[in-house]
Amino acid sequence: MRTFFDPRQHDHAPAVELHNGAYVPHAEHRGRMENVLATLQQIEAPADAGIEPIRRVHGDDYLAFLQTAHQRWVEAGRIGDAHGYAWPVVGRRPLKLNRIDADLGQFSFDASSPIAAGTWSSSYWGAQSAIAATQAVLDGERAAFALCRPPGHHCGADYLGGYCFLNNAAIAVEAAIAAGKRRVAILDVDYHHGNGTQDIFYERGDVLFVSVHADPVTDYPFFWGHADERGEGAGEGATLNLPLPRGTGLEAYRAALDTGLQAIGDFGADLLCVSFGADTFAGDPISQFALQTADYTPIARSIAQLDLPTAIVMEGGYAVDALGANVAAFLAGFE
Ligand code: Q9C
Ligand code: ZN
Repeated sequence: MRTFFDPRQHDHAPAVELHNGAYVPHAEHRGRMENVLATLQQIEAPADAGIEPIRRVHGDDYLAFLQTAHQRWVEAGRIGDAHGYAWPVVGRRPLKLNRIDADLGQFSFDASSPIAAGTWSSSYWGAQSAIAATQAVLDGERAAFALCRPPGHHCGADYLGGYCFLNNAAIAVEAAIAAGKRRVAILDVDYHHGNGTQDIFYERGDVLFVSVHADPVTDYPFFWGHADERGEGAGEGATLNLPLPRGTGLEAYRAALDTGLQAIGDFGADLLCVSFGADTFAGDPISQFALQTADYTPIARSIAQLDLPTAIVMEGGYAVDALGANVAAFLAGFE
């Protein structure tokens, strides 16, 4: 399968993240990509499609913030990587503030996604990988893979979080729509709910968002991903959340997946974007499902049976030594 990755995606290198009250080594690190790259063959660097495809998803204020936040942090005399500590409660009016700490609160929803010197470069090139994989599918590939890092599905049009800065799946979907696709489905199979992707398309009737994930009653991101979130306005019914309990293994996973695949089939999409996280793996250090490496092939085969042109973007997966094998097992289901 054609696979896209740019070496500048390694530039994002935060030292630590706030995890359960302590600063621990940043789980979303370049070693993840190095393990996958060592497993897959024939990686292609993406073309540079520029900023316009990114602006179809993200606001200009947010993009300006992302590009300058780390520099502003340094200029404020801070050491280490930038992250917020104060947030506007939902419903507070948007304000144009100057202090870096205020903007970090304005444009993020958690304290676990530090911005480092290379964050913009990596995010930009990760998004270009997603655009390139989408273009490959538009050009006739049955499926293509964007090895995105950083991941994307937790960030919204104007906020970062969950190690995510640019929403690669949403950028891919908007690129497909700009190229003439009319109805696009997103299937999010990361362990965590893809809250950013859901928010971006929540009121859209032409983009179906289906997510199979850990129940947000027990798991991050807590405030999204509950089964009664079904879209609004023109998007009413075009969001489908399928939360599952901790400990879920292949059998229960496939039952939920089949429900999601049925909805995608009924929707009549002309392109599919898969947000693939391998943090559903039994050995994942921050997640609690029980899938095995061999399980990813039949899961992907079921998705491939939709028979839709499919752009696959990488999301999470933190069992680094097994990540390449898990990705390869998933991609094999499309061959
Ligand atoms: N225990 C993705 O898989 N962890 N993001 C919060 C507190 C955030 C995971 C830390 C996990 C985000 C793309
Ligand atoms: Zn995840």
